[in-house]
Amino acid sequence: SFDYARYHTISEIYSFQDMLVAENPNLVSKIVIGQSYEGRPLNVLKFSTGGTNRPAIWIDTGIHSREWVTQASGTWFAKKIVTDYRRDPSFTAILDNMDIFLETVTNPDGYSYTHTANRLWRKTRKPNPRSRCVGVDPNRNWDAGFEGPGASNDPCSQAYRGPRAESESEVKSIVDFVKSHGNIKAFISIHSYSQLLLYPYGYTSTPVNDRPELDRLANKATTDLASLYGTRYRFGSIINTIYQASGGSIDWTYNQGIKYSYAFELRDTGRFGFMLPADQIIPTAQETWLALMAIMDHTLKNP
Ligand code: 0X9
Ligand code: ZN
Repeated sequence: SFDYARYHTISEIYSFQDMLVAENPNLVSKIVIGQSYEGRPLNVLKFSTGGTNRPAIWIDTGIHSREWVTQASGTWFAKKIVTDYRRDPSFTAILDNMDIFLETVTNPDGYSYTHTANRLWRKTRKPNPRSRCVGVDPNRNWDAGFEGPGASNDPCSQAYRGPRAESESEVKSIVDFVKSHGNIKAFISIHSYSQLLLYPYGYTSTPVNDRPELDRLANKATTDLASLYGTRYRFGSIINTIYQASGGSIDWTYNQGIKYSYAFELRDTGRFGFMLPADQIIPTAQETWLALMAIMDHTLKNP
């Protein structure tokens, strides 16, 4: 059976997804929202107990391919959802009223490349015309402050924004999905590392209107996270907490009206960084789940 305490290839993760659907056909389905530049399917797991177009939670992991603990945690979340439904009363209330969409390998070409060529690859794998450098930063490619400060116009930069907003199919596919769904209430994008819980904005220092509520909820979520193993998180807006970043996903989703838009930076704070030892996957996923529960529970109770 699947070993959650190890890092896995994309084909192992995709097989896991198909297995989870096969074993839980009344709860889990797989939606292919598009394909990557190199033609890989962009798989999203849908967890639903019925209804039509219920309010929904979106969670993505692995938009930056080298952040391996995120894809691994996303896989653990998928299993946690099917395990806890009808067992954990507060999670059951969430899934009885809302759907969850989970994209675990959000940048599949990059993830494949981290296994075959360069463990520290971050960007997409689309070639850039007139440049020897490959790829766009998929977290600078969204239509929120695009072309402003906090991203690069240099194709060789790790923060290259791309030729235009939504130039990357990995981004455009999520944009189309979010717009066509129309009822997403929380959008949570999971990165590593630094142990942070972030809310908009990254592209401007103008505070969001919902700042007090988002800040209080971040406080609660990080307190819950720390209750398990004592892992300390800082929280705040992106621009105040890390750096100015334009074209980021949660700024775009917030501007689309998705109030509960958050980005996580999981373990650690730099000792191992992106190369987090595999024995930290399960504890990282477990503690993160407590923060996700806080956000999902608040989303349910504040329609
Ligand atoms: O710079 C980034 O994209 C993120 N940090 S990372 O080291 N994982 O690359 C910060 C993400 C802030 N979140 C959004 N703007 N969505
Ligand atoms: Zn990242």
